[in-house]
Amino acid sequence: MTPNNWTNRIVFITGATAGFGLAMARQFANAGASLVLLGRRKDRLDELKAALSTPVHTIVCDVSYRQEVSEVIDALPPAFAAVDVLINNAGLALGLEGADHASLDDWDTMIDTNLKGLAYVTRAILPGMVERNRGHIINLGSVAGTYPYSGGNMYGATKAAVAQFSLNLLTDLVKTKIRVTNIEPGMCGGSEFSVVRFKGDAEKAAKVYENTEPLTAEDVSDAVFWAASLPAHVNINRIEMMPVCQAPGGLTVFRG
Ligand code: NDP
Ligand code: 8X3
Repeated sequence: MTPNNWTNRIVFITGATAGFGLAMARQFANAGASLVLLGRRKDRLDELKAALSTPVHTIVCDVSYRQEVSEVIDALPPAFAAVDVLINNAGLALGLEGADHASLDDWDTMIDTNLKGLAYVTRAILPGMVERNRGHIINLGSVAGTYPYSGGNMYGATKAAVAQFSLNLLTDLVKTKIRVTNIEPGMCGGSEFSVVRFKGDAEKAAKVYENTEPLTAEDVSDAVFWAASLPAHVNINRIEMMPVCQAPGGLTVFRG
């Protein structure tokens, strides 16, 4: 890929209706890229398409529906089919309960979306990239995939799996020119992440960011855009990023 020349390049973003995906759609469109934008909320996708100045193809789809994912990707219009960059961003955390009483339905949804959905989209797009011997897969992991925190149980586990899947993809693809990057942000405000986690409880969600200066969706988008804009022989394996007010560490000890 010619660095910083995005005209005629196709960027496929899952979860483009809010947060990081929305910021990335705007940033790549401003750079001139053609976009495939996927999410479940059609009204948001329509609004976004109308607001962006580059060619956009929208897909209303739940990434956890395996058959549907394969069908919508097979049905990409020719002008959008040769995907240069796939950004597997769709994902969510649900709940913050301890593992002994967390909802199994929530665990299923996180596994189905963050891990299986990401795998379905990747598996559908990868053969074309291999055929063209060109492409970049950028996955949205999380610091929660590396560092445990109370109540992060299954969310962190799905993101740890995404990190390992990213590395294993790189290994499978070592004989190709395809790049794979895992982006691992810490606390980020300004997206719907915590409202989704707390099932619409906006007050509880706002408390997560109280008296902090979290990352923004634009900060994460900048990291993605940077990794994607580097010369074609450079692969950024992973980017771990946090706001300055956050730090890893703090092993838990219970003194009973
Ligand atoms: P948002 O909740 O703001 O956005 C999530 C996006 O994913 C939405 O566009 C949503 O669209 C889409 N989505 C969710 N489930 C599905 C599904 N089943 N099928 C298709 N699309 C889906 O969250 P963020 O922007 O904050 O998060 C984006 C990614 O970054 C996630 O993978 C998250 O885990 C990760 N992350 C977030 C951090 C944070 O602190 N915010 C930090 C580290 C990582 P729709 O509802 O229209 O389908
Ligand atoms: C989101 C980061 O720490 O809120 O992936 O779980 S965290």
